[in-house]
Amino acid sequence: MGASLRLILGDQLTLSLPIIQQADKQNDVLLLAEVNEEATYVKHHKKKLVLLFSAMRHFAQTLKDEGYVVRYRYFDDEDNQGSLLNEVKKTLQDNASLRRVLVTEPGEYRLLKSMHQWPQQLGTSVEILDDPRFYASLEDFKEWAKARKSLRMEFFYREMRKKHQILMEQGEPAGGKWNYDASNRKAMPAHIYPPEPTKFEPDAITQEVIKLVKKYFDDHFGNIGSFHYAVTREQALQVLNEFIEQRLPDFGKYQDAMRHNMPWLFHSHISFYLNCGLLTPREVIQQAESAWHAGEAPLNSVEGFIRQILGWREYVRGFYWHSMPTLQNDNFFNAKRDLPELFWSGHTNMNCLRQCIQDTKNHAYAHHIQRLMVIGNFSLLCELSPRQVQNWFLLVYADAYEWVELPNVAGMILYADGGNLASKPYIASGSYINKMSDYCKNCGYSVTKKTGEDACPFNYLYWRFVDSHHDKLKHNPRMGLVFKSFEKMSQQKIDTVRSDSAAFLDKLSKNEEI
Ligand code: FAD
Ligand code: DLZ
Ligand code: SF4
Repeated sequence: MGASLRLILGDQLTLSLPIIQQADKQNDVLLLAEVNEEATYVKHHKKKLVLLFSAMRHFAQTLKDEGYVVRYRYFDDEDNQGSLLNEVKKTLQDNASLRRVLVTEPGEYRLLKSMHQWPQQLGTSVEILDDPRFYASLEDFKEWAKARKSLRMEFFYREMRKKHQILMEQGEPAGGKWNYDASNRKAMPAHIYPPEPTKFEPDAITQEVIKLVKKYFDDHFGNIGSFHYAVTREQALQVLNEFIEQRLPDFGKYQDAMRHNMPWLFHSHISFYLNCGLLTPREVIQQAESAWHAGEAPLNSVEGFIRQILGWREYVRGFYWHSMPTLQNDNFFNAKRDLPELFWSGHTNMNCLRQCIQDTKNHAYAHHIQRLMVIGNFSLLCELSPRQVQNWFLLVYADAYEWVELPNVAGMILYADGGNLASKPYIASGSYINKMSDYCKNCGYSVTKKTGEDACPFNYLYWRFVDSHHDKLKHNPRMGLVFKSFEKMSQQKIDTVRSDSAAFLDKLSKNEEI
């Protein structure tokens, strides 16, 4: 067969991957490359670049310590080739003994398409290996999806629980229920203070990368200061362990809560590491389940947490590959408004939006409900262009890769796919945000006012959305109650909702202060 060149992508930093385990330590070359094409296909948040480049550099060192032959290409190497393809080409030119190329399947459609051209472009065989880090292979998902009219996460999740015997007791779900949401999703009382997130001082490698990102990517979104993320597997395991010990017991209860200047709350903060390979879903789920068996965390929290990973994470990945390439162009509501400037600046009098965008800018992180019920809800109600919203979500979060970002944006928040992923649009008025957060107390708008200049914009935008999309949504059984309430509204109130919304959206389109 001859020696092989084995390309390891920046989000494939997992020692147990077959591409690494099956490598011949004497002859094969493992290639990791920091390249402009991947760093700029969207202008990733500066902290995402620091995280990935530093994690790649540390991982390369681990591979060398394990005895592999590693070729590492730094972003500022004088002859850096700028793209993965060209780095592979150059490596083949420099090593005549390398006869074939191997790579683990990438997480994004654009890169997979491009790799399909590589054999021709390189004149060498290119083998694309499955990514076994997920519980469900793409074939498994296809099989599951083939058998049903509509795809719903909840049913997929139950199948996964049964198939992998997770939280199961004698063939039944642990505790007798599949889902403990009724005990979850509480507001967080003011006297509850979550533990500080696990933080690491940047070591010499990370400091080098911070300098590099400041030099070459200064025009990218986000603040680079106070970088404290894990960049090695050992550190990522510490984040996981501290989550299990300190936060998991309260995770379920406060999963949907939001608090002023506090993005971390009782969440795990492990998506960065799961998605780039420093942690695997199996070890995370095993640890959470063991904590329940040991009586260290209640079932509602453990089930709620496992559902996010075994359910949502696996489901969106299957859904992505099942729905591409059309998903990226879906636009069920024909939404066209340009992304407003405030998505970049965070300048707005709407405190909830300001907080969520500032958290995003500072940390390349916001938790799920901030993404879904504040930024997402706003994007849907204001009919922002799906392509522009997708681009924003792909570049602002350090855990963002298209396989996970796009279904959440096009499917979950924008309903741009017409309901293939979600059973109804996730829309809410200000009262939901008020119930789940303390944002409204510090807001320029009044959450109790429904109309008028100082009324919370979510209040009238919500009814405007219901009014405008009646025809497209009237057959959705989950929208029945909403339409019933709308029908009871007086014509005068509907007129005010329409005029307040029109004035607000006009200002938004002109990037005037809102
Ligand atoms: P926790 O709340 O502690 O949850 C545990 C884990 O569950 C997460 O680490 C993640 O791996 C998984 N998870 C939870 N919800 C989802 C979900 N909806 N889809 C997939 N996995 C999930 N997650 C990403 O990893 N990358 C993204 O680019 C991304 N974009 C999103 C965009 C929008 C509009 C929305 C609504 C959600 C998005 N999510 C994304 C899902 C979720 O918001 C993040 O996974 C979560 O906030 C990460 O923080 P955490 O690790 O503290 O999560
Ligand atoms: C996200 C990212 C960035 C910023 N840089 C690199 C890089 O320089 N080299 C690399 O191999 N991978 C990088 N990545 C991750 C890839 O973009 C990712 O593998 C694809 O998007 C597929 O998920
Ligand atoms: Fe957000 Fe409305 Fe509350 Fe202000 S009043 S924080 S805009 S929900």
